Amino acid sequence: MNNRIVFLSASRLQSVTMKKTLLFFFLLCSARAWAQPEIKPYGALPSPAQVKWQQLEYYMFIHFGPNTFTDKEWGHGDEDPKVFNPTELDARQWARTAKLAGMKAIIITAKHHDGFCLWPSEYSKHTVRESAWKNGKGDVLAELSAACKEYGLLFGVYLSPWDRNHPDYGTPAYNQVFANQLREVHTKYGHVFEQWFDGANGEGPNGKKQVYDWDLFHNTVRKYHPEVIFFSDAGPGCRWIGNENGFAGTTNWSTLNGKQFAPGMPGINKPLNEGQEDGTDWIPGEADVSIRPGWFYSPGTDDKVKTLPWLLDIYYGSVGRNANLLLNVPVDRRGRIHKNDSLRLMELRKTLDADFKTNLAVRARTSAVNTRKNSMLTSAVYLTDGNYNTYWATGEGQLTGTINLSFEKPVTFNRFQIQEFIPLGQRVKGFTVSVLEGKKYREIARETTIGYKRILRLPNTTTRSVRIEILDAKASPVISEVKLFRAPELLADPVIKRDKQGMVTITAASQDPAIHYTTDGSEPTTASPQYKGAPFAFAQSGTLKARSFIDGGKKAGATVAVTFDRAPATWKAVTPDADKAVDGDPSTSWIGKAGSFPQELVVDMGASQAVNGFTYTPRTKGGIIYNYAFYVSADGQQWGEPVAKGSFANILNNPVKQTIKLSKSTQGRYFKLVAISAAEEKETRAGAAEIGVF
Ligand code: FUL
Ligand code: CA
Repeated sequence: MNNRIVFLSASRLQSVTMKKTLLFFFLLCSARAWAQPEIKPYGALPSPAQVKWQQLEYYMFIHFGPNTFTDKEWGHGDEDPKVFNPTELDARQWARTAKLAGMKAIIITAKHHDGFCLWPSEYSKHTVRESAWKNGKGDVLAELSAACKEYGLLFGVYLSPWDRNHPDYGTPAYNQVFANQLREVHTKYGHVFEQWFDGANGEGPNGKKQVYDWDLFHNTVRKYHPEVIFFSDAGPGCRWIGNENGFAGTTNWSTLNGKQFAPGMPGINKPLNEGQEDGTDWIPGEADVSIRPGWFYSPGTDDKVKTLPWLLDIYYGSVGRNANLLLNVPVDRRGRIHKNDSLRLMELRKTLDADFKTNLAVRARTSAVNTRKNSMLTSAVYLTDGNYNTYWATGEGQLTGTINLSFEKPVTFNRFQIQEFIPLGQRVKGFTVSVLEGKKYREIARETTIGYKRILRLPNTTTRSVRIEILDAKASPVISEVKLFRAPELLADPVIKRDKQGMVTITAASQDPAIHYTTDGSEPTTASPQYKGAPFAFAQSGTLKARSFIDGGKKAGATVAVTFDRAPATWKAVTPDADKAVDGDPSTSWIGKAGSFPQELVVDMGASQAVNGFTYTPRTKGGIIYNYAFYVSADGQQWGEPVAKGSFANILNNPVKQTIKLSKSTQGRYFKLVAISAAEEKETRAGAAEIGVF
């Protein structure tokens, strides 16, 4: 209790200071106050380590390994370890970048599905020791853990249980191998704050089956790092958010019935995305997403780094929805973070700092309805004292309440932030925000959960009074902080669209920007052609780039790049009802009839042409193809051997456009995509949002 008194002295406004002085006085004098029972914790509760973890909010993921050099998302484990050979690896540059980006930690893929270990593990023959890098004397984990220490960042490790290289995988012996590897990683590199267990397994029905000994894995790690946060689909430290695009549900409980879930279980995306209101365990969400389309570096995605508005959407969709954000920044073939990624991270930092620069709520007089009586520990003044550990609460059992912020002069805000005091549990089920306009309050937001932190982006609103109503809660609400900010306006991204005929339109939501574009892959400047609203023709394959400029070219937004296949102007699907897979519009799709695999899609391109490769854009849900074969034919009758065959790695969790280059250019008028298997276990259909060739 004593530590709470300390915070009463600092304040900004006289009325608040007076109130606090009074409280301070009461607290010292009133025996009743000391006798007042503490607020009873409710439901599943976080451990102290989980509370600390939640306050990290934002940290870096690094995918790095043989895939970086072979341009793969899922290596097969049969790659020559010599391919791993970064030319100028600099882990301090990674740590410096993370630090400057305002991140609090780095988690690295110590071992991905290919089994390759970024440290010289004694329990594998597929490691940095067998690589060409530093003549086999290097150790990425040693360099990164030292760099994290130097820059004051926490260090975390990702180890994939699924191992496509280890000869023991699929036998009981493997469990001990994996435990030994965990022991190495947790004893040789100092403190580890988070242990990331990937649930993915792409072995398929006829693949190797490994029954994991989770107790063994957990106990091995806990022996050395008892406070470690275990990430997996099911926790127990924190949980996957159910997608790889960085968004938590607008409703997001940190509670979950942990026992109902296991890593890699199908069909659990929704409960993981939203948590479970009455969950018996505290397993908060962590949103993982890559700054590029794939998790590993590829030179092909240097111009596909997510734009600033996109990353802001992700930030507000994760940290702003009671989840931590684990943003992947893949290290490149030199062993450095590419400048396109680091520049974007700095833009994001700058924008977030500007968004949250001045908390306008500290200027308000705060009052509340249903405040807990006779309690010196809870008061409306604690809502704006900048201290998470002090709070306002309603009376025991009182599940609604109202907070009022009133201002002497009107304020304009567009960000609303509210936090629950989670050491006592997550309680709030619904709340609204209203503003006084004239004599009436107008509701501007109606939402469900709060949790550790909820941030709402709102239109600019000017008012002298903000009212927050807690509509319902599982136990009396305990609110730590309420904040208001006015974020500067942002230049929106141009949106590039092309129709089936190859006509391009570019739109932007910002006010009157001048949009300039290029069609040859170069960076748009004010000297590039300006888009004036009339569609233009671009039917060939290639990359279009567009950028918004304002203030006569002085201020510019981010460059948006879209790589198009050949426009399908003359194409017709031979497969019945499949035209939506070749209409040039990824928002429409084809889904085949239920049946058994293989299934196929045949397309007539209208005339013979050279095919150098194809792209497959999956539907976001249903019919996602995993193993495929691709054929080209002159007459649509004779198909011969497939010109490409393989699998779309990680497509289920990260359903982005797949680009497959053929080993040699092939001439033909027809092509055929054969779906050999589906990405989802019980799927009986094949589908596509779009298929293209280039
Ligand atoms: C997934 C993996 O299959 C991806 O390759 C990536 O590592 C992502 C973070 O997790 O399950
Ligand atoms: Ca507070």
